[in-house]
Amino acid sequence: MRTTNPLTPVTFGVVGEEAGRCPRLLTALYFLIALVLLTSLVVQGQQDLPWVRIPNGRFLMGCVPGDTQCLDNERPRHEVTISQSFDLMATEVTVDQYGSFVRATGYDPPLPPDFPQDGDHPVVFLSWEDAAAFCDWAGGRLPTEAEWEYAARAGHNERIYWWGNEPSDEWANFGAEECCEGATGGADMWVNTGPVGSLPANDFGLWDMTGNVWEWVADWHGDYPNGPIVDPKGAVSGFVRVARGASWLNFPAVTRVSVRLMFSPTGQTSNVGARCARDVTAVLVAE
Ligand SMILES: [Ca+2]
Ligand SMILES: [Ca+2]
Repeated sequence: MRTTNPLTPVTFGVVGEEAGRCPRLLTALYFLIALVLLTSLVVQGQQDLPWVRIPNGRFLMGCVPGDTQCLDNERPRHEVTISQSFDLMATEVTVDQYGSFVRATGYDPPLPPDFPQDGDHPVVFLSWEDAAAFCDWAGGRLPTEAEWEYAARAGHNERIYWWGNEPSDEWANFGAEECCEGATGGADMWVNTGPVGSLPANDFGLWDMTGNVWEWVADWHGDYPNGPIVDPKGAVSGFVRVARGASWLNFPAVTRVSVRLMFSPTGQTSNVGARCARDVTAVLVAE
């Protein structure tokens, strides 16, 4: 006696040759639905953001020996292992990219700065929550502070600035010698923010890791550990978050790559923006 496999797809009365086609039709339908869902995930999640794959590795975090301007919270220098490759935006989040997020979600737009900005300038006046919300919507997250410094150094553990040991307006948009106002000089043509990616990228292909705007990272501010650590995520809790990389408003010494800005998570200023990271596993799922 022939029995019916309970896992056999229901054919809804189709018999004979048609019955053999239906599983294939259903498979094709499932494939089509999955394709639509994945496409919508890509459209919402990637937003044509300029992701760069950062390889896993090990580096020395904190100020380098010989840095006479090192601050207490940049010590001790310690070994950090970044165990997983990850993606990081090649540029800061732009005004246009953040505008897409606001239009798509109804999220409150940031305050406009009191200087002109085009769509390719970095968005400013973001709180930590705003930055995290954008990155989540874009299919990513804020980078950890360790990921940020690892990516900014791009293999150059011994440098005070990511390009060398002296401040240079050939590599970054920052401010005047005296605190605190914008300034131009050399390749830095901007008193305030400039278009992202206008100055040379670092050796990982990342632009404006120093200068233009500070970039929120995921961590609560905390003391550095005294020894090696793997994938640190900062303090468990706290009152201040961290932003990295200095801005158009800061004087040259603040552009040292190890500088950590302690800042209220609800703080919003015209020189703090964001850059998102993304887990590689999230990319593989989307693809
Ligand atoms: Ca400048
Ligand atoms: Ca920056």
